[in-house]
Amino acid sequence: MSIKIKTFASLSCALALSFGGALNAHAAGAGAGAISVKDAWVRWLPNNLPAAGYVTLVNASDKPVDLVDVSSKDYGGAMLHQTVSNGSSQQMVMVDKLTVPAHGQASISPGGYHVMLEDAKHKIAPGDTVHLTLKFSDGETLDTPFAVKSPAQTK
Ligand SMILES: [Cu+2]
Repeated sequence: MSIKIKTFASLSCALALSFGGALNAHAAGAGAGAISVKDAWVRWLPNNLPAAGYVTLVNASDKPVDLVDVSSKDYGGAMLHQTVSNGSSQQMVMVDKLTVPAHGQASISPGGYHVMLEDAKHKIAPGDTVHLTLKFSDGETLDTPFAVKSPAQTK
């Protein structure tokens, strides 16, 4: 995955790290990129079943920005999926990118999109925080903390 990072993406990543990994460093309007995140959480399932990551992406700029890649140091697999109805059944399809409109937002939320999280690299349980790395078409990379919740906590 890291071979896909362009030089400027690495720079913005380094900037983010210089905030000491503080939560919402970007959301606080630290002058970084166009995209900020809110409501980042993971629906955890028992027995090593795949988990689902949800987050709302907010674009403060006057140009559309695409989410183009998701990865995680906490999971072996992180993929953006969309749930689509197919007659009476539902199925998941892979999504290459998700556009966040100018001065708008895009929600990765139950029933629509989710980040499928497979092969946890260590024991993860409700109450934990995991990190997903979100890469955008403008070169921005956000290392985003996600709150892990049990199904009972999420309704
Ligand atoms: Cu999925």
